[in-house]
Amino acid sequence: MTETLKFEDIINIRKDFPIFNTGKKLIYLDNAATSQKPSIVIDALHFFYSKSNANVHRGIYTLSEEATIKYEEAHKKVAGFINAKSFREIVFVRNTTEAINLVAYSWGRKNIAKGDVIILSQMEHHSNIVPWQLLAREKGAIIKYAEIDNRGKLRIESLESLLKGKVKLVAITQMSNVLGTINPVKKITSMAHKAGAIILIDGAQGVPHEPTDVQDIGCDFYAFSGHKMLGPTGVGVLYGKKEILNDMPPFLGGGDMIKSVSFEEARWNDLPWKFEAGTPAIAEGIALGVAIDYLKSLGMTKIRNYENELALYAMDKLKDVNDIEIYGHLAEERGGIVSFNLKDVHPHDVASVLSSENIAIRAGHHCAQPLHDRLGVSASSRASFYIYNTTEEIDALVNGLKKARKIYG
Ligand code: C6P
Repeated sequence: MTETLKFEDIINIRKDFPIFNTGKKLIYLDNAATSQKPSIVIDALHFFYSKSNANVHRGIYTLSEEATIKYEEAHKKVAGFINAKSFREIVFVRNTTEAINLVAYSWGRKNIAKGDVIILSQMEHHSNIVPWQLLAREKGAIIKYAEIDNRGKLRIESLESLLKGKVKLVAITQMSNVLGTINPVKKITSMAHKAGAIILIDGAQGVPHEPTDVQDIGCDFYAFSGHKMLGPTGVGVLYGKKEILNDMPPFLGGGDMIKSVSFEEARWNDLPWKFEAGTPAIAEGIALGVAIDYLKSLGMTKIRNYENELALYAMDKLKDVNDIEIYGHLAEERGGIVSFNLKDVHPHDVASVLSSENIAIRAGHHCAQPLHDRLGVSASSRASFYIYNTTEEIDALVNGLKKARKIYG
């Protein structure tokens, strides 16, 4: 029997989220943008600021020492959650975007030279395109894109054909934020390594939604955001293999990332602090650890299966809406994201009609303009699910779309 979240689980989960218990109707289907937060995460922030606020790694007094212990413990929880070898491989940053930029600036500027090749895919988010474009422009490197097929699946043969010559880096998403496609990142990692390249996985839509084991994948870097996995905004994670992080120059200079500084020079701190310059998002980092406890208590395999059920249910029901085009038709290899267009209705109009029914979806290019070019549209509507969504909410979405169809003809 498939391990999944049951109806009773969802009822209980919803009780944990204050935003669903205000007495106002809210059907929140924009989880790929950011997730809602359970009380324990909100309470952790409140507790830190009201009872244990102090800076970390600086004070020789109890409050600061306690804050330091909790902040370091959060790194250990993240390491355990994605099965990193050590917390030293876990750098807290602001979000996925910053994590990828860190690698592009630090690793990229040291290791990428004129004529080198960086491989991305056609389904990448701007955060996993623009930092590489900046690097490529500066260094004279070349970016190539592995293609997707019409079902929204990565064409492995296309990737394979690009993995030759001076390929130095592959940077690819674990799950597309538009198509919901889940890429075979372990296989891609082994292909990249065989070609002598380093690989970065954009896990923004990965780790919140499925069990993730960086050692099993074998990737060199893995980037994700806390706010998409029940945690607060302002904290994200860069995982990097210790030997690679050790070999990289710092990204930002300042307090905490040094061992010593003289008027002439500085010596870098141990990992991960070498990459955490300045006062970090302490409360947020600690609260991310609490979000991880919550996700673990539900079970990531159950979450993955439940979201897949919701996506398949949605794809089936959406077919009842006249003149709808749904993007990406994979079944098992997709997560809880479904993007679509109502023929001749702008996605912003679709979102406005749904908003009048208190249904929140995202409309636009979802920071994936090149992917929309590939799909031949300028924008789409997107419903993205998480642990608290139900099939009844999907039914309400479908009814809302039928209403939009009626209004716009
Ligand atoms: N996608 C969405 O609505 P940040 O903003 O740094 O936390 O995450 C960036 C990012 C990187 N990669 C992928 C695959 C993503 O989906 C995102 C964020 C949101 O789809 C906001 S644009």
